[in-house]
Amino acid sequence: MVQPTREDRFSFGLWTVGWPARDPFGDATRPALDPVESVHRLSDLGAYGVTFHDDDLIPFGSSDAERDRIVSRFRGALDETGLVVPMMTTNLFTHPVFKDGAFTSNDRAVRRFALRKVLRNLDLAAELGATTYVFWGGREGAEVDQAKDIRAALDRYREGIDLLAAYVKEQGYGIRFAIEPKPNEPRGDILLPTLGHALAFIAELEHGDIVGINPEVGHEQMAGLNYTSGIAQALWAGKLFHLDLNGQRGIKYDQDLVFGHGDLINAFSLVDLIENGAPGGGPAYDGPRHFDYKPLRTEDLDGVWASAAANMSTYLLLKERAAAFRADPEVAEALAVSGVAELGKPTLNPGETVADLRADDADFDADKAAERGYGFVRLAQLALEHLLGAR
Ligand code: 3MF
Ligand code: MG
Ligand code: MG
Ligand code: MG
Repeated sequence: MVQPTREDRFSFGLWTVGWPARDPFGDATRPALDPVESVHRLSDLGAYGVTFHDDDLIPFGSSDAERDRIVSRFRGALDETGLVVPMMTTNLFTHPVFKDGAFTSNDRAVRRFALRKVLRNLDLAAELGATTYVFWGGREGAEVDQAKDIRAALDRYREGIDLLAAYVKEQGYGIRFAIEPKPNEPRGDILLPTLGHALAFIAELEHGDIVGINPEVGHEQMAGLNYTSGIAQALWAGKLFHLDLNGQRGIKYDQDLVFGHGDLINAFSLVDLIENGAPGGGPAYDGPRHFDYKPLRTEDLDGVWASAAANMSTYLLLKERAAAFRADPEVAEALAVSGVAELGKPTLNPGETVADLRADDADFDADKAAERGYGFVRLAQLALEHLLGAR
């Protein structure tokens, strides 16, 4: 176990450690946790932040007086521990009213209710100093193609996000939005199923300047996609506003395993990318290292806290291994052989014309160029040996 510090900026959703482990086939196996206790325990373990949905803290339907009491007690725990709230979000999926979605429900009155629910929680987010607000549209979708007009649903999604973004700007809250894609579960098909869909959606927004994405490891992997390469594209687009770290083993239900307990090789390249940047330089992620996982249903409360610690420990171990990988002269040599830095060079020279490019054809021998070996397997093995601590 490696001991995390506040400087590592690890954060956890209240709904992660607080999950009582009710699943579609079985009852809860653990008692509900008091959010105040979670704040203290996470702080003791070395986390720096907690995140939550409105209903994780304030049960749906609470009276104003109850709400004030809960919030001030929670604030007390934050003050005592020094934990911060870097991100907040809305539960637009648990209550049966959201069974056909929130911003994209076919029922207009439900859409209006959903917007009011977010507006209210945005005010709390600003009060608590959150700078990121996540939108995971778990119920925004359908099982029946004929039941949802996707064009209209995207219009309504855009209307909702733009309205809320305009509100945040008017209020001067300094909050940015992060859309969290997911392909399916709980809906058969969810709108904005991958980070690529989300980026394309953001490009159509009026207030897209304050809207980015919050990709989750497991969600992209449920779609069979490479998380590290998606994160690289999000960084390239300047849209990686937040992330959800966890583990997933292949294309199946959303497992929410501990970070690294799924595709470990991809977790290694991810930590290397966000800690050290692209091989040829380029922006690395500087936001919270946020865990959105579920302690296995088999675990008791001791197991819950052990699993929280495991997320952070795994991250820090991978960070150490990635630093060793970057510092290894043999890796530098292998990267050069593979031409990794060569890709950073623009394909045309400054001022070169299409005619100049065409003229080059005379000197190019395709068969000769095809003889080159790229040495990628050697690179993969070097990465694996560093990951295993064998170097
Ligand atoms: C579901 C999720 C969500 C989101 C959360 C926003 C309940 O698969 O990942 O967790 O992360 O709603 O942060
Ligand atoms: Mg998940
Ligand atoms: Mg998830
Ligand atoms: Mg998530």
